[in-house]
Amino acid sequence: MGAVRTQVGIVGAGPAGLLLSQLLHNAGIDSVVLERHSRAYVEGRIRAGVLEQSTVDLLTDAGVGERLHREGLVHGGIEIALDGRRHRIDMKALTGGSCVTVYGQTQIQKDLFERRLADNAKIVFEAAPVSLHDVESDRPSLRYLRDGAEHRVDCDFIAGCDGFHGICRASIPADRLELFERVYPFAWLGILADTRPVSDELIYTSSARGFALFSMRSTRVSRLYIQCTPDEDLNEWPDDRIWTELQRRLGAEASAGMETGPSTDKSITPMRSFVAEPMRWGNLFLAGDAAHIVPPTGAKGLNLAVADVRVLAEAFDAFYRAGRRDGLDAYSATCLNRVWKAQRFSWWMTSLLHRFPDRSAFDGRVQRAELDYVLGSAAGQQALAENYTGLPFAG
Ligand code: FAS
Ligand code: PHB
Repeated sequence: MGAVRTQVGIVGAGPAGLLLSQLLHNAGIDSVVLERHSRAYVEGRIRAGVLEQSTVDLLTDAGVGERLHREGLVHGGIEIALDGRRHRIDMKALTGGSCVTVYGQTQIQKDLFERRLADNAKIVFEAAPVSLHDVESDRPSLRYLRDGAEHRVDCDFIAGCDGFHGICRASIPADRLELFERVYPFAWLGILADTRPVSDELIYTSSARGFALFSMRSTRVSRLYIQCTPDEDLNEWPDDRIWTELQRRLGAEASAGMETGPSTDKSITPMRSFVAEPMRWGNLFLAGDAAHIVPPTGAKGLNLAVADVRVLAEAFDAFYRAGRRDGLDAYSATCLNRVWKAQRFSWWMTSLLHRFPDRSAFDGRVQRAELDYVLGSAAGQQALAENYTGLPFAG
């Protein structure tokens, strides 16, 4: 069996694993990244699109922000459409200057891979299956198969950045792991299209037919979602039907002049809220979707993964630089404080804007009253704005 020695063994080359590897490299800390898929597969996944300012700042400080600043679209507001009318929420004014940047997760993956490989990072693609060993000892290790040969990575720490369907979470004893979950009775059908976005900023749409989101990846590429049933059959949704439904949910006047065209990607994203506590077990540290999932309505998933990695990289740096363990010992509580605030906001945005199939008449009136309150209240909009653009980091 081939064996290598490193300081931090990272499982998963998504945004969490790759950014952690980059931050550690910049701090002079060695890591090895094990990824089950190919680079092309990882780069090809269409996922998040909205970055908090703190995410932009961290990517910039990490040395992977050059194209992000050149191509990212900075937005000072979002719109909420209701009954065919569009209401702009001026987040920049309401938060004293905070904005978000629209830049696809696909591009972040490409920027991170390019930088990591330019720095001769040790990333093993198509490493499967990966297994974790002795995570409670001070000599944990990872094992994996590649080209029929077994390999071992001896390390000080393991970072579980392998997403919701990964294996790392299962290394925490089931009787010590507390899971919190809410599965929503709907999903999002999402398309990409090479069409001019209907608006300069995102439009979150609440309608009697269900939720719709008008987002983008550039001034020439639209990213669009409609609420659908969790078991929706994509074959029953040709492009024309999707475009018609988008226009019906936004309303004729608000969608006037909407450019339509063939989709270049079509997928269904299930909707759940999920948290696993604790995020640390011995020398295993979970980060990103491996530890938590939010419904994408609040655009928090990717931003939470980056926030976890920021805390973890600082903790590893303090350990290797000064022998301090306080950051490592506080890691789970520090991350969960932010995770639960993002969970609350994502649940609130989802509850505010989606049509729940089992809702009572009372539920419907309360949901409408909540929407009318937010759209008519500076305080209500300020609360939305400060959560959407990203809460400040404690300390
Ligand atoms: P990721 O899942 O991105 O990465 C985990 C990596 O680990 C993957 O590359 C995987 O191949 C690898 N891996 C898994 N198991 C492994 C194993 N056993 N061994 C080795 N490697 C393994 N967020 C938003 O904010 N807005 C959105 O619109 C949005 N849309 C989404 C759509 C979909 C379909 C999904 C699944 C998620 C979406 N998200 C969205 C959330 C998403 O952006 C995540 O928050 C983000 O990818 C989290 O990054 P990671 O934690 O790195 O996990
Ligand atoms: C996206 O552009 O993919 C996107 C934007 C905002 C969200 C969810 C997804 O809340």
